[in-house]
Amino acid sequence: MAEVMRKDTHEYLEEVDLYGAHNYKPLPVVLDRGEGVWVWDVDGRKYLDMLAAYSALNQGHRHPAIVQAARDQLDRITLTSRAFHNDQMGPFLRELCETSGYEKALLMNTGAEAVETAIKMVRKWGYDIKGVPRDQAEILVCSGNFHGRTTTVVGFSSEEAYRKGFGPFAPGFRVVPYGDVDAFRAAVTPNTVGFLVEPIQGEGGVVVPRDGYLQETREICAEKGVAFIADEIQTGLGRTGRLFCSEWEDVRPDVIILGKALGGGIYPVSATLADDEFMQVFQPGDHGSTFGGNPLGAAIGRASLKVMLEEDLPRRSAELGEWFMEELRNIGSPHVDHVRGRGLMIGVVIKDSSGPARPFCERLQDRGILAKETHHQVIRFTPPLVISQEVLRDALENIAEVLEGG
Ligand code: IF1
Repeated sequence: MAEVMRKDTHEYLEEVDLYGAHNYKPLPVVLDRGEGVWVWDVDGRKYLDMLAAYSALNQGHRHPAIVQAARDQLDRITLTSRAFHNDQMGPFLRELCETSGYEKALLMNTGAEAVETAIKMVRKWGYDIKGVPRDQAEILVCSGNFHGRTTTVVGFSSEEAYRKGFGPFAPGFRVVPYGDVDAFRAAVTPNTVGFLVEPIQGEGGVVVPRDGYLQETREICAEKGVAFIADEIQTGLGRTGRLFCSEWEDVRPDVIILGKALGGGIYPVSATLADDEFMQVFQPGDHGSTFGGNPLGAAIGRASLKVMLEEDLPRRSAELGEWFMEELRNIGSPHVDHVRGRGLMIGVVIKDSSGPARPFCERLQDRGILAKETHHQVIRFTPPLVISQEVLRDALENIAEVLEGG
């Protein structure tokens, strides 16, 4: 194939428009280099990445230690399938369990696969251990949830746009209002085997439930024999200022689901964590995937965890996030209804009277800052956790001008 001539932004946009499915509407920027918190587009413009691939880049772009781990593993072995063992999966599993405090982990690739793993695990636990009649298991989920794009998962989304045209959907799920403990308690039946919840709803618009919600629903789960399943794919691994967001309410879920930053911004790595009580339901051949637990992903996952712990990214996120949210509030923008979030998982809620959040993101892009709106009215700020206060302080000047209508 002849060396592809360098193109400018417009030519790249035309190419993806012609050959790619139109399942996204990205900002019109074509990136070709990333380093830490910075990315560059094909025309040489530099941007501050304030999205971090929806929290998959907590360690920043191409963290040297993670890239080196990937390079070293590429020179050894990259894929074995689970028909055989490899020398990276065991150490990764041990480090993951020691770090999280769970007895076992099951490695997959994408977040949705780890969510499906958790669904299968708690259903089988319901039948084999809890004694729920076969195929009668029910899982409670929250309004405003986002847990991935498979047909099972979008089947219990409360967002019509994620469901439209993709039915029929799997039964066995019931939606309860996020944040409402009484509604949750009332929805639990003897056939309820699990409660799948995001400790903070990311796509739902960076929605932080009232204090006590996680603790109180966790207690109801313990009382009624329901598995409390925390989807920490976006909120986990330091994003909200704790290793896991559930820690903000001293909650230890029965099951924790991880993804995104577990792959260090290089490779899809996800994991479902639980104690033996739940994980024991899997017998050889029950579940798996071609790439799940592969040595390249395991080596990268080990380096990703190591960086997160050695650079104490949860603490950085807590300290910088608290300061940054206060600075955003102090701008006093007439367009901002309020600022919410925890750590460096921040949502700036734009007043309906000021129109949608997207134009503010487009103006931020013009000033060299890449952010993404969610749910029309919310500008999401979720930078890599390796960001410095100096860089955030510099960004605030541009953010303030855009939020003041500049
Ligand atoms: C897209 C949203 C964020 C997640 C939680 C599971 C998954 C995700 C809490 C599935 C994935 C991604 C998916 C990506 C955009 C992004 C997203 F806007 F879609 F909702 F972050 F908020 N649980 N979220 O956030 O993990 O299978 O993607 O690895 O689909 O557009 P995945």
